[in-house]
Amino acid sequence: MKREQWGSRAGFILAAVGSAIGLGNIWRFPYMAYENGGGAFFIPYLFAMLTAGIPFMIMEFSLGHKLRGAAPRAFSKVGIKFEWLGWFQVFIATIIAVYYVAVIGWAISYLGHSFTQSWGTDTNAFFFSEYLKLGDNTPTQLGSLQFHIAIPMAIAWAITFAAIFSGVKGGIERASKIMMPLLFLLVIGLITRIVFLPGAMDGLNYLFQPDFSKILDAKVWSAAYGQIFFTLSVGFAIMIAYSSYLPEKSDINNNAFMTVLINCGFSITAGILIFGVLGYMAQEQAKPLTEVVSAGVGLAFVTIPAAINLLPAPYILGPLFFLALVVAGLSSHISILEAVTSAIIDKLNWSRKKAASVVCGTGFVVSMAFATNGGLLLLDLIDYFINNVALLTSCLIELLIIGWLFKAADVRSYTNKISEFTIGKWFEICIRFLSPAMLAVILGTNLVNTFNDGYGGYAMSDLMLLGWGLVAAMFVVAVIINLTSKPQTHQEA
Ligand code: MET
Repeated sequence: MKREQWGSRAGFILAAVGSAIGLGNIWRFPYMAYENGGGAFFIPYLFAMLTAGIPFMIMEFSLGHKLRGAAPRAFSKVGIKFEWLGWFQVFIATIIAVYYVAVIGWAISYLGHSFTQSWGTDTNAFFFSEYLKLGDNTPTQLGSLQFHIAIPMAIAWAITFAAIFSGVKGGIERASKIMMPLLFLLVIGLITRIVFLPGAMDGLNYLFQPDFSKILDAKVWSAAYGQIFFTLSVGFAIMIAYSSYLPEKSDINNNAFMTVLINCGFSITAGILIFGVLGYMAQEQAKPLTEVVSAGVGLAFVTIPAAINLLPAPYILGPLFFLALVVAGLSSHISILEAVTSAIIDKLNWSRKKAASVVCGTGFVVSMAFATNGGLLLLDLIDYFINNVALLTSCLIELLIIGWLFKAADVRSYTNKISEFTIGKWFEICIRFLSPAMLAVILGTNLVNTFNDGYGGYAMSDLMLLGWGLVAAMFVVAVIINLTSKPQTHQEA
């Protein structure tokens, strides 16, 4: 069976950008920037983008293009004993897929509420008590299934399933060609109104005003690197799968630069949008900006609804915002499920339709854990370990394997041969020395801190089970699959 292919270069770029731009850009990035020193965050962020993000994207596009397989097959072709890394990445993708869809589900619900602002004036109480119905739950005492959360999640699953089931060109590419232009239009529509609101500029000053006292803080660097890998969808099987569908004649360097720059440009635009609104809100309420912002998940589902209440024509700007969040989330969710589906097709030789049905069906059932009273806590805890432990470990090992064993120089000469413009020796320096060194320090610090201090005040037993235990289980299962693999499994189907 011949491997599927993208129909056009634009189709591939839109799909890759669609994967990169997601919930991570609209609610995670502004909050990360805010938490980590505002303008000072941009220095580590841009450093991570240039020295890790771009080289990583070039590396993953080259791996997928050259080795023609989803992550497990691609790594097994690098060396049979590295297949486990591909599965470890597929497991990261699987876990993100089941909680990411919960946030898309919330965004779909909020899209509905945004027409009449039925979230009321106390948006904090609405989100936590009325919508999530969070009681005294814990990540392991989840309470009961909440149908008003499960139903929008099912809608998100149905859209993702339809795209994956219909194939690379007929499903994913077609969906990206609708979703990405729509997303850009929504954001342009929003931003042209927002930046002219009174107080908006104060919000932007706040976002861009550097707090240099934070620049030497390891946590800020960890946040920047974690954000870059998450937002670019690298290190967890997605971009390898997407680039495995590139036609032979493809311009890797150009595609990689475009994907990274469009994504980061979008993040900064989203930052301007959100902080413009917050600046306006602060002015309307005559309060300092720090008092109107709530952190993390709360930024999109507590603070933004409160800000929408104060906007002129909230019934237009509110739906525009939440529709943008839904569209951005869905195109990323499609990519993450494709990373898993593609690996199953490679490994088991299943048809796309069968693999998509089994993967999405199972994913849907498991994701219901996040539609419970304690779903938010489960999400928060797992998201922390996946991003700060599993993903950074995966990225570090990938850099070491490709940089040192497979040879970064070979990747560079491969991609330079097929690309319009060539990349210099800086690529090898970043892949072999700079990025692994930065990641080793960041990951080491994260491990020690998490080990000593735990996270988020969760019980030790919860951290052991859903944090450390989960990551260890992913590793062990990946290694078992690798050990039981027969060499012929790695041949082209
Ligand atoms: N890149 C996506 C984002 O920023 C996340 C990975 S795909 C689910 O939201």
